[in-house]
Amino acid sequence: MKKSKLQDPFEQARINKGYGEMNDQDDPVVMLLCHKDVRKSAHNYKTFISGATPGRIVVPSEVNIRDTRQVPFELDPPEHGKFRALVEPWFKRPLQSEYQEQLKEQIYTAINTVLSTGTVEVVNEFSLPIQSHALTLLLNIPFSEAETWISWGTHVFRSEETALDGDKAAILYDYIDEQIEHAIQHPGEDLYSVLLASEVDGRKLTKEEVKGVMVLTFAGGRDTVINAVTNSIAYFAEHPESLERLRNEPEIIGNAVEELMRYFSPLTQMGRVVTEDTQVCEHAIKADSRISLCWASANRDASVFERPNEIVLDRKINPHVSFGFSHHNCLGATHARQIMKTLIAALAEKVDSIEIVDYKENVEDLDEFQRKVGYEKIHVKFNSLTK
Ligand code: HEM
Ligand code: EMZ
Repeated sequence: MKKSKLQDPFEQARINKGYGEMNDQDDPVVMLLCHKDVRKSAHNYKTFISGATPGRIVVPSEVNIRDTRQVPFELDPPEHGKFRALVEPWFKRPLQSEYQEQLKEQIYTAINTVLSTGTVEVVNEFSLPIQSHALTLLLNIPFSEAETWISWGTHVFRSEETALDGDKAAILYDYIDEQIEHAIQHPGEDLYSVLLASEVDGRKLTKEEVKGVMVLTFAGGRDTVINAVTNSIAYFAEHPESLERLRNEPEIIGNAVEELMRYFSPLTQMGRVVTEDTQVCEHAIKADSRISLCWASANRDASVFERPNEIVLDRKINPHVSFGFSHHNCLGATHARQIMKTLIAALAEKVDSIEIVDYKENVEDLDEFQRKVGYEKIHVKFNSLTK
């Protein structure tokens, strides 16, 4: 099987002009490609806002399929900080030993199942279940609920037929509305109930705000985790020596997770709406137009990363922006990192080698750029270490 790499499609544009342009549903985006500009603009919430029309900062824009503002993602300081402070302790749950033990059990079970069944289609039969099962731990919801989430497929807003599927999105919105009503009637210890009991500015959160947090949790933490897990499996299939190294040097697993996140950059970019006429990379940008912070390009910037197109498992200095930068940095990062660490440790312990049988890449069409972000399908076979 030929090598399947995550190439950097942004290199020339980044070096030559520092930005790219794409037309997304007649609402064009100027994509910032350099690490320095991405970080600077992520920090500048006065000129580049997140609190625009709900859905507009996402590329492709979700304004046609979403009215609910995702919280705290589509808010700006100081509002953003109030909601962020409210949910932040909850998103640290992955540091608890009970969560970690259960996650380990889930991931070992997933690997043992593949070892006993022969070939597996990784995206739908391995990564999606791992993502959904792990989410029950993060949200403190019974394990059995994951079956429903798995039935939605890899993305809650995209289907095989269309990139932005309103009918599919409605399934998620209705589900969350129902769960909120259920938590009002029967408060428990899950995230819905905790949010419903929380206060901001001396008042309870509205149902719409609770829904905003939950939609973000289901949508934002889904295909990102699935791509990270699937790309890791493909990488280890192509680099058995890396799995061998991690088996012998478990102390570098933390570095390896950061490096895989840098290299894969599961979330390619995130937009901002411009509040005043300004300039980026000597390019004029009009008020009320969109820019994007292209994390995937920034992560290959050769002025920051030596050998940017190689996976250096024990890379020491790694200021990647895969989880964003500044006040909006990813709240799910502790959870995502825990999944990746547990997965790598389990693979190193149980799996000798992985063979790719066949695959279909998932390539994002960004006009000027075509970026492979993961796989639509990839069949593999795991070979056990202990025969
Ligand atoms: C924000 C990436 C997993 C929840 C972000 C941002 C990025 C990102 C780049 C910054 C967005 C911006 O600046 O506008 C990723 C990647 C993930 C991942 C690469 C997996 C590998 C998750 C998971 C969850 C989650 C599992 C929750 C279940 C959030 C939330 C925010 C966020 C709530 C908004 C934080 C804020 O606005 O203050 N994520 N994410 N993410 N992510 Fe993630
Ligand atoms: C939004 C986004 C969050 C968006 C931090 O990123 O992730 C995307 O996958 C979703 O489509 O709605 O949640």
